[in-house]
Amino acid sequence: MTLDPYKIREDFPILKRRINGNPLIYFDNAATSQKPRQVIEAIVDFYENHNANVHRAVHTLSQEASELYEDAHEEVAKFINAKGIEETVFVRGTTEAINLVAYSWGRRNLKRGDEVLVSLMEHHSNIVPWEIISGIRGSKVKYVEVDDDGALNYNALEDLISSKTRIVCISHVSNVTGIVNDIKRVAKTAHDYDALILVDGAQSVPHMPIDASDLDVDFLAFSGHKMLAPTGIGVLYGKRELLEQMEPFQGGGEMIREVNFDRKAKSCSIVWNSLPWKFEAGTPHISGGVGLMEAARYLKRVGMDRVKKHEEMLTGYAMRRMRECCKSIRIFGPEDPSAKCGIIPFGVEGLSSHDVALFLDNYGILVRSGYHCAQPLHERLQLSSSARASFYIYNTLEEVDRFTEVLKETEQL
Ligand code: C6P
Repeated sequence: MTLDPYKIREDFPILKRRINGNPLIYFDNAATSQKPRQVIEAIVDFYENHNANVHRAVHTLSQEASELYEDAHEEVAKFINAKGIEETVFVRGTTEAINLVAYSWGRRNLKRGDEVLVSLMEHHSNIVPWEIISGIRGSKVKYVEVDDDGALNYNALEDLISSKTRIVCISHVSNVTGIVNDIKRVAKTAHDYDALILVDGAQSVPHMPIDASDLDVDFLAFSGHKMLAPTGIGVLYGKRELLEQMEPFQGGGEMIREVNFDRKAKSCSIVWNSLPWKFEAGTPHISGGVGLMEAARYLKRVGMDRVKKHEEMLTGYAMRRMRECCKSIRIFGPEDPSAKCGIIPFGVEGLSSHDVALFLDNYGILVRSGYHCAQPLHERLQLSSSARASFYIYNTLEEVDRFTEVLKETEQL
C-alpha cells in the first residue's frame, strides 16, 4: 500500500501556513524537513516533565533523562540496523560526524604518501575536512570523476584507487542531482584495497531503508533535521571495532571514565568512557536526541519502503510535467528518474536560479537555489548555479501540478 500524504500532512502544523497569500508548498526538503506534531510534542514533554542533565546525577530526573537519551540511541541503532548503541554516536549533524572521523581517525592514521578519495559530487562537508586534515598530515585528497549527468564514474574510481588509498569518502545520494550511488559496490572496491569507506548519508537515511551492517560501510554520517527531527542532532555510525580503536575527537566531561592526577608526575592519566559516550564530550543535545527518537519512530510507522516509493513516484511525475510544461526549463542530472531519489535540479532559460526561487516564493512555493554547498559538482556540470525541488512524505501530486503551472508562467517574464 502506498502512503497517504494527505493523512501525513495533518501531523505537520507548519503545512497549514500561507506564504505570500498562497498555501505553502514546501519543496526544500533536502535542506531540512518539516517536523511533525509527535516530534514537537516529545521535545515539549521532555522539557516539561523530564529535563535534567544525563549520566551525572543519581536523582530521579537525571535517571529519566539518561534513560530517554539512551533509548534514543537504541532507536537510531535499530533504524539503521547498527549492531548496538556502541555504534551510534550522537553529534550535531552530518558535518560534525565527518569532521569527527577526519580529526579522530585521520589525525592518527593518515601520513605523507597516503591518499583520501572523495568524489566530485560531494557536499563541501565531505571535501573540506579531508583537505584540512590532509594539509596537517601530509596526505593527498584525490577526486573521483563524475559523468556528464553527474553520475559517479565507477571506472574512474577503480582507476584511482590503489594501495595508497586509506579511505573512500562518498555520498549515498547527491544533494544536487539526487543520484543514488551503489554503496555496496564502492564498499567492496574500497575493502579490496584495505581502505575504509565513509558514507555521507545526509540525503539517503531520511528517504530509503538503510541497513548499515548489510551495506558494509565503516562509517555513515547523517543529520536528524533532514528526517523530521530538530536541528543540532545527527549521527555518526561506525563499526564498533573501528570506534574502539579511535581516540576521542573532543575532550571534556561525559567522554571520560577517570581522570587521575599523578602528584609525582604532575599530570593526569585519563581513561576514556565506553562507546558511544567516548565521542560525546560535554552535555549532549538531550532534547534533540529525544526528538530524533520520535522522528525515527514516526518514519518507521510510515515505512521506509513506502517513503522511497512515494518520492520516486513524485520525482518521475514532476520530471515529466516539468518537461511538458515549457521549453525554457532544463532539468540537470540524469534523465531517468529511477536513478534518483526525490531531488530535481533545474534551471529556467534567461533567469538566474535565485530569480526562479524568488518567483516561485511569490506563489508560496519554496525551493532552494545556488550551489547547494557543492561547488565542484556545479563546475563539473558547467552550471553557474541551479534551482532545486526536493520532496518528502507530505508532498502531493497536486503540489507538483501547481509547481509546474507556476513554472510555466516564467515564460511571460
Ligand atoms: N545539505 C542542502 O540544502 P548538515 O548541515 O551537517 O546537517 O549537513 C551537511 C550535508 C552533508 N552532506 C550532504 C549530502 C548534504 O546534503 C548536507 C546538507 C543541505 O543540500 C544544506 S547545505
